[in-house]
Parts: sequence; structure tokens; C-alpha cells
Amino acid sequence: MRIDVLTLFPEMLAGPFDHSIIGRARAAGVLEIAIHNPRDYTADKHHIVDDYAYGGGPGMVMKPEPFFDCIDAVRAMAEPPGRVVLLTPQGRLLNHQVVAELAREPRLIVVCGHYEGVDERVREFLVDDEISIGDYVLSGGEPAAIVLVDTVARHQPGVLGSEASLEEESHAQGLLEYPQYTRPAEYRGMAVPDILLSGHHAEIAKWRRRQSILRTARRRPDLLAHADLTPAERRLIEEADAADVDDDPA
Ligand code: 4H7
Repeated sequence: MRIDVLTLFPEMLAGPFDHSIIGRARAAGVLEIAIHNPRDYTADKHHIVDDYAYGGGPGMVMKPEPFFDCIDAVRAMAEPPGRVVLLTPQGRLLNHQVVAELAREPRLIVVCGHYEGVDERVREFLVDDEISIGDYVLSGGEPAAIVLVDTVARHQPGVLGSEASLEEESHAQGLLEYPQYTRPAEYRGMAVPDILLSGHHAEIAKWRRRQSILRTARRRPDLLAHADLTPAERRLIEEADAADVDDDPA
């Protein structure tokens, strides 16, 4: 997969795309990332990318020409043309399903906005998809682009090890993760649950599944509507509700 990112602040993306999951995906050759600055595609002496809003009001708006010219040039660099994604508070919310959908594309062109936003003609005639990473405002689209590229990179074949991909699958099932412990078995009087030290793998798997389900019921009951649970597991939640079972401090 190839991702082209358009940003007025390429320095904000240099580090994050060179390390961890994204760095590994690039090194494995399953993800190609190229960063472009629309300012480099301006023709005027001062390389102006923003201007006052028609109709007045505070703040500047990003001009359309640098985006159209930049994307024309970027599209000519590789095939296929690629879906243009604008990261914006007005987009559809990013979740596991949206990530899986975007991860199947052979090419994405990701646009980071700044100032008060982008000229509406960019949205209407250049952008194919508008995505939001959550209901809050960022000063620019770059942190959202890092989130999008990271999650999409995790979905590329060969990026995660076999164990980690099972974990991913568990999230795809719509449940939160079970509690994790490592050594020491006791720390400052805080003990690791006995079951995890028992060596009974089937019992450990049952305990983890139960923890995932009860934790999801308590913290994110909205996720349970789409979770893949057996009738017995649904009853477990009802019983826990009735008994007010609460082994989760959160
Ligand atoms: C496009 C249009 C994404 C991009 C406007 C981007 C939140 C998210 C941006 C704006 C983003 C998200 C520019 C409007 C800065 C607000 C102060 C960049 N914010 N901004 N203004 N939730 N900001 O995914």
C-alpha cells in the first residue's frame, strides 16, 4: 500500500513515520509513505497557502490552488490515482471497521488541514472521504494523520506477529482487552491473580475471556451490541449485573 500525506508541516510527521509499527511496515516493504508540502506547489513569490475568508470573519482559510496542484503532481508519481482522505472534525468517525476498509485500498492520499480549515471546493471536488479520529478539535490534521497511518499499517499483512494479530482479532470481535501482568508475581503487596500462575491454559483462556466480557460490559456497554457472544456469555453479564459483581476498579 502507498500513502501520500499532504502537510504544511512535514517536520511534524518525520519522526512518527520512522519508528515502531509504521517504521516496521515501511521496512517490511508493505507500506510506502511519501510526504508532500502543498507550499512547494505554489507559484507566487511568497508561497502563500492561506487567505481571508470570503464573507468575513476571523481566521484564515487554506487556498484551493496549492492542494489541487499538489495532488495533480502526486497522482502523476504513482498508480493508481488513490482515494483522497481529508482528516476533519466533520468526518465520519474512525473505528475498526473504517480502518479495515481503508487498509484494503492500494493507495491513499491523506490531506492535513490547518488554520480555520480548507476552501470548500477542496472538500467538494478533490476529497473522496472525510474522516475524524474523535470528537475534539486539533490545531492541524497531522496528529490525526499519524493515528490513521498507524492503524492502517497494523492491518497490512506481515506487520504484526502471529500472536499480536490474534489480539487484533479480539478487538475486531468488539471486546476490550483482558488485564495483563508480568513479573514479579508480587510487587509492593500487589499480587498477580493465582490463575495466571497456575499453568492451566484452558482455565486461563476462560478467565481472560470472562475479564474481557465483564470489563467491556462495565466500561463500554455500547460495544456489546455488536460483540460475538454466546448465550451463556450474555447470561454471565446479566448475572454480574444482578450480583453487582465488580472486580474492576474502573
Ligand atoms: C480540516 C478542517 C481533524 C482539518 C478544519 C483535524 C480535528 C480532527 C482541520 C480543521 C482537525 C479530528 C483547523 C478546524 C484548526 C479547527 C482550529 C484540522 N481537528 N481545523 N481549527 N477530530 N483540525 O479528526
